Amino acid sequence: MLLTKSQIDQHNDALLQQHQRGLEYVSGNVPDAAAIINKLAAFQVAIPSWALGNGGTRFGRFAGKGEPSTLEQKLEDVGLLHQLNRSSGAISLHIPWDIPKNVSALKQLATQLDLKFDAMNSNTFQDQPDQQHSYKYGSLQHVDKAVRQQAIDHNIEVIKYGQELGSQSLTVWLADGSCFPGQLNFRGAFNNTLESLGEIYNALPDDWKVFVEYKAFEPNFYSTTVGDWGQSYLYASKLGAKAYTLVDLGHHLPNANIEQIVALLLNEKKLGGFHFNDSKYGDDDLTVGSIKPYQLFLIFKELVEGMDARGMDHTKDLGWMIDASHNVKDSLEDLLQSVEAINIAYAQALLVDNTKLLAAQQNNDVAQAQEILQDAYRTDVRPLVAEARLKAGAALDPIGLFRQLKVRDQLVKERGANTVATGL
Ligand code: LRH
Ligand code: MN
Ligand code: MN
Repeated sequence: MLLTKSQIDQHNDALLQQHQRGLEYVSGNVPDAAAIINKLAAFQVAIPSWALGNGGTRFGRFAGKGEPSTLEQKLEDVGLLHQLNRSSGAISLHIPWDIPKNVSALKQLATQLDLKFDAMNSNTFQDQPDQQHSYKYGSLQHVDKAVRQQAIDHNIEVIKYGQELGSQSLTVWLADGSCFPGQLNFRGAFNNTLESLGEIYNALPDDWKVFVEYKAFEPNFYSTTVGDWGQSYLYASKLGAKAYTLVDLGHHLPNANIEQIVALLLNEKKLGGFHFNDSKYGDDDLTVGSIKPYQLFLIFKELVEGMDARGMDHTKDLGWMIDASHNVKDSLEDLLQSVEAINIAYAQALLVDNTKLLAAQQNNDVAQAQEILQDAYRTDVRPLVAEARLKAGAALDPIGLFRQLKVRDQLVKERGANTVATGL
């Protein structure tokens, strides 16, 4: 289903006065509200296809009603999100969960919904029914060249699908690693993986990027072959200029200083993209900003400062994507919350007075540096984010409108109550 312009307008009209009061207040307190609103309106975050259903844990899966069961329906869900917030204009596909059957029809649907195809994701962490070799002991790292070749071929196939769809990047996340000491020769695994990634890199079109995503643990619990940003950075720098590190917020050991990692990767021109989510214990894939919103702000502060220092375009020089999925909320409401949290952190980061901060740092004025950051973080920027939506033709209160129009009930009517989206 899609929304009509008049449904959005009516909803906005009813909230307009209250919104304008908030906007006036915050605009009076920040240096250049109009510039921030324009940046927010231009900023787009890709939605992963696998977050559109209720994800499972290894203990169970509680499917949501009206989940998309085809790739077309997944696109329609993202189209709906994009209508509600005008900030979700891209979808990220995972192969083989999302193999396109009719590429030209799919592209046409994407254009109709004003969506782009963001990074393509390969999957060598699950065995597929028709595959010859098993990934039980790894894929690109495997001791057997035949298994490595199968995983290489899969990645090259994913690039081909992406080319047909107009994507320009491949994200490689590997479950490869080991569960017990002695299981793996670390150097052997690293070198095999590097060689395999090299073959994938050679198949990459000139205008493409490959993102090497790291993860500390899970599903392997003793070692992971791309286990942290240092290892990812090693692969990315050895591969070449089209290879970058991808930071998934949930893929660190507890209390890692992610903002520092981001600052250094940007400094080395090797930061490629993000998977946003939140976590308390591990790779929890919770809603962005639901657990550690200050950390999210600090990460965006480094991103804005680092990208500006290098003259990078916030909207397209890094890949922005959500990577979250769970069992308990309506997945569309959850994604609206995640995008809102990202926009809030981005707006707060844009408020940081970097000239003043630099001066405080030069003077070792620690208290003042903290004041500057917390002043930005404690500003209620929600009216700026809402204004960006209003200007772009979206809803002032996306979740409010989603509920008011009973969108999920409509989807259940269209798709049924017994639906399972492919994914985690
Ligand atoms: C691994 C991961 C990776 C996968 C996705 C489904 O934990 O973050 O990005 O592609 O989950
Ligand atoms: Mn991820
Ligand atoms: Mn993950």
